[in-house]
Amino acid sequence: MDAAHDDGGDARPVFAGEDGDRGGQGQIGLATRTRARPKKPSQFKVLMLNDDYTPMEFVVMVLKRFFNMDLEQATRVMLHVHQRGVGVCGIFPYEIAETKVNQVMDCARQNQHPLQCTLEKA
Ligand code: TYC
Repeated sequence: MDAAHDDGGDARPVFAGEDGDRGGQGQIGLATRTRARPKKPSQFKVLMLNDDYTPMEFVVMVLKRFFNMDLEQATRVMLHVHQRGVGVCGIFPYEIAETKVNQVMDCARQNQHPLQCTLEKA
């Protein structure tokens, strides 16, 4: 199962005919059991990858715009990625992490830079 969408395993659909037979006419439906203790959603790292062509200033601008970093933080993360090859921009629930990756990739593409950004389970 996709970890991002794992409900914890004990939510089980109840199928028509399995509902105690409430009359048996037109009672087709789907019910779910919910966890007594809901799990907190799993977290995902958004990673920025180094390349030889994207200008440093562009990476700093991206980190400020999409990850709300100030100039000093953004410069530190950009230099880390430049020197080490990969760095963490932030850790978020799956849908937010996915949105950030898409925003970065769209912005890089629009500006014709090969900058790459990806997700990894935290
Ligand atoms: N290595 C790039 C350069 O020398 C700068 C860079 C930093 C590119 C971080 C991508 O994620 C990156 N212009």
